[in-house]
Amino acid sequence: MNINLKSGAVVDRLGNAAVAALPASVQRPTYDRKAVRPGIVHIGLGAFCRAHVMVYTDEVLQQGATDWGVIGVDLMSPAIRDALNPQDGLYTLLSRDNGDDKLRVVGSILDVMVTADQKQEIFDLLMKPEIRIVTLTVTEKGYCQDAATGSLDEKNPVIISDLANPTDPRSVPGFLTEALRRRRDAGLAPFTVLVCDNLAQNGIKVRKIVTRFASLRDAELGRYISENVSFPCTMVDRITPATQDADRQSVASSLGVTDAWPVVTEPFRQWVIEDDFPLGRPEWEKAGAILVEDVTPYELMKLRCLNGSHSTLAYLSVVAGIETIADAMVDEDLPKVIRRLWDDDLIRTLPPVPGTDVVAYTHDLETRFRNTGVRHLTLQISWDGSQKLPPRLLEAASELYASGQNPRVIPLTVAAWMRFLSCRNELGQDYPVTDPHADRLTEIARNAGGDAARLADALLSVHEIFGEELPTNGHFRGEVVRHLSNMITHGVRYTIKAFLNEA
Ligand code: CS2
Repeated sequence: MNINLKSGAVVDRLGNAAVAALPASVQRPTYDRKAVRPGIVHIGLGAFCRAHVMVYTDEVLQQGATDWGVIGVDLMSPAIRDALNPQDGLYTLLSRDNGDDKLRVVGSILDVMVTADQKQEIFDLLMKPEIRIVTLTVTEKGYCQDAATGSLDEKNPVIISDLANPTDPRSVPGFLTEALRRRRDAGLAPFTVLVCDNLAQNGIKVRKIVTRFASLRDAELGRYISENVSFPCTMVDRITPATQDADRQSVASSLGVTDAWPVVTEPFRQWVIEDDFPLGRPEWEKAGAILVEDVTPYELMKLRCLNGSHSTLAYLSVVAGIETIADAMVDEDLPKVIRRLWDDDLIRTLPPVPGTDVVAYTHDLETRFRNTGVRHLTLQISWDGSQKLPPRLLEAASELYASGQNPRVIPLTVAAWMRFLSCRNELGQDYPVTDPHADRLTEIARNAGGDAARLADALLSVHEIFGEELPTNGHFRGEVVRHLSNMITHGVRYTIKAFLNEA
């Protein structure tokens, strides 16, 4: 793969030098990237934010803004830095609508740094007044929360270690607290913290977690953060699976140069943001973001209807041996299960969503899930169920019970998750369970030895997932045990059919 430049030079990798010679069909930044100054630090440069926040920001830069470039920070590994920095921060976004591909090179990331060997430099960067926003996509577990209560998990070993060494933190709460302390001590206004992960009331929750961490460190610092730092809530949506080698190859053959880490996504995108940025923000609305006073209705709709049905499809599919969401959507029964989930359980828990017909939204979700261009592995969605089930489905179940109604499909999803913890699908193939509590959960599954009631009771008593009340609800427990017992004895497909045949 290489591109011949006008100068006669040949390049074989994406970067500033390659942009002008890319095929005409590839959209690319036409603004002067060298004139863009950083205004945002983004923590957690996974595929998701590169299909979303970075794209909205790129469009704002394209429309003339020059002070909202992004410096990416990775708290875990140097892989993304090593992929993007040799490309001048550029990467390709491949948007796929079934067979229809659109490529775009995104220019908003100016540099990538990693805490492993640049921690001091990163803190220095966060001390610059022009850094006014820290955006984050670190997944649900990145916040070190107790998923059932949404508060700081004070028993998390990384939190314990960060409280013992607060100026050399490794966790997200520890890192944000230390950066905010340094700014306060230098008399600088705090940056805004914009959490872009799938947590219910993500800004409120992370404010609570960071404030708690800071108070354990120093009560005054906790008070300072709680009173002075803005954590707007936001709902982010774009289905973006992890990049596969086949994607790299397909992007390279379309571009004429290699890209070490392109991102594949769907055409749809949505971003709703609570407009609370004391130090200013990019005009993301120019790129289609919706700025509102209250994100809650949008967030609940997305988290429950999209993510809740994703998790339902994921656990049932992994156990049945179905590899992708698009494959699940051509199954005879699985689409009927999520239709029931929306119609019978979830939609009735939602407040009105301004300007949105929620039933139409669920029909659009079906179309998005059917997109065969996006190979979204059900195993990937199965990751971190302990963190995902509470905000996606368990809170909705509790609300239904509190209003005197019974959830119908949520116990089936919970049973599928319990069956999934056995690490072996119905085709006899083994798969890994990826979860911060994986060891504990899979050990419970092993010890239950195929006894549905024993397995359900042991898992329902994991309070970090199910909280205190839901496990004591007889209907919930009964339904979970009934479906789980069916799954263990007759298999997941039989259980689904039996469920669909019930009135
Ligand atoms: C998915 C989400 O992996 C998962 O758990 O449900 O990543 C989902 O694709 C996004 O939230 C869509 O916006």
